[in-house]
Amino acid sequence: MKYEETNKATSTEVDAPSSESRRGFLKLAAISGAAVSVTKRGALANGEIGFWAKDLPDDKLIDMYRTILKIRWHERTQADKMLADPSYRGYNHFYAGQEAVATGVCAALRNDGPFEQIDLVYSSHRPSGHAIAKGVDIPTMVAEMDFRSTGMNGGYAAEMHISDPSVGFIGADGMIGPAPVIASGSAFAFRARESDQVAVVFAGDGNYAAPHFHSTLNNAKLLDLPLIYVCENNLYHQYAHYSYSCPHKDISDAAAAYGIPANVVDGQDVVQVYNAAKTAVDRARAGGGPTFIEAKTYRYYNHWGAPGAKEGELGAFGYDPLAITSFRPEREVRAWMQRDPVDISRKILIDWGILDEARAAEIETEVKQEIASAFEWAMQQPLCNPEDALKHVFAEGTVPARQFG
Ligand SMILES: Cc1ncc(C[n+]2csc(CCOP(=O)(O)OP(=O)(O)O)c2C)c(N)n1
Ligand SMILES: [Mg+2]
Repeated sequence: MKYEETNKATSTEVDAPSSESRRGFLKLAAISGAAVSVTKRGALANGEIGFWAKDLPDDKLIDMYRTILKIRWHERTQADKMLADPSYRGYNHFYAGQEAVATGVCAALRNDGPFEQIDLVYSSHRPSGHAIAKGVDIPTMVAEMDFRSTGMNGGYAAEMHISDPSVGFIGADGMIGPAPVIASGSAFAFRARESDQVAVVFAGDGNYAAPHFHSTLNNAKLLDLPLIYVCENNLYHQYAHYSYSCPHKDISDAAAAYGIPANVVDGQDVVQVYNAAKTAVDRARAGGGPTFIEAKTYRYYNHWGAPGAKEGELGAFGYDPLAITSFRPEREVRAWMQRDPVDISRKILIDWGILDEARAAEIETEVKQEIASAFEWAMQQPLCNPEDALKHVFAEGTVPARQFG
């Protein structure tokens, strides 16, 4: 019912809500006022997005806050390790700043159950946030990223290829381009066997310029696939602003050209992301085909690793020797940090009367402890042996045909 109501609005101005949701609507609009100004087609302004988050149980909302914190403290702890511990071999493309995107999307998915029933997530070279939000085991992921043999993938994958199908996290992908095509293959499999599962791909603004972006959207629409394309527009690919490779201000305009419903959301606000994702998931499960969500967001660290960052400090403002073409202005980084996903999610829970400051702080302390223990455990795990490198690479005998999804 709510879905139908919210989808009646066709203009860019939303009709005033006339139902019991009005009060909640106004409250959310006030909370995320800055978010609305991200774009004229912002989440609350185009009538496309059901106001779902207000109906979630408190536990679920608190879980989302906790997930954002887990991602944040995983990133910070690993960045510190890279900066300060010469024996640490792991690395990451850090996701700090973007936590609300993965969290809001994965909160709308089916993450528990048999593989043939859960929703699948495809990630990229910046995978740790997506993995944690989908529910991977954090200690084994931490061990994996430091090439430990008891890691999630036996120490063979490290950051760029982590994967845990048991929770529907199909995995990271080091190549810019292919993940959306592969995700649409899973979505095709779901359709073929009449499952109501949904495939989600997270891809950056840099993906726009790859041919895979366009063929994926074209096929997803032609075949009405249950695919959700989440474009995390963090403004840069490596060191180039996305305007270097994309003629659209909103990349979602490209999806509209393929006839796919598209939303622009404030990626710093988990509630907005969740609302858009839930609408998209409902549409996909009901056979309504693909949705494109563009989340405007920002990463606090440089493209890769922690150059320019200082131990114990969030974000990187200093010199990055890898930035050969251009640098992000420090004031831009600081401006985005004013709209921090952790702060925004905490404020929403406090404003909605779900938590008070003290409980919110307690949860953060619990999460920090959980992440510290994960690193402590992982650093005691055995390293993998170079002589095992070719294990699991070649199969012997006949190999049964297999497909994901
Ligand atoms: C086909 C290919 N070309 C180039 C690269 C090198 N590369 C790694 S990440 C990246 C930028 C990706 O930018 P974006 O998609 O915006 O994601 P973000 O890093 O901002 O999360 C590039 C060019 C690659 N991995 N694959
Ligand atoms: Mg980018």
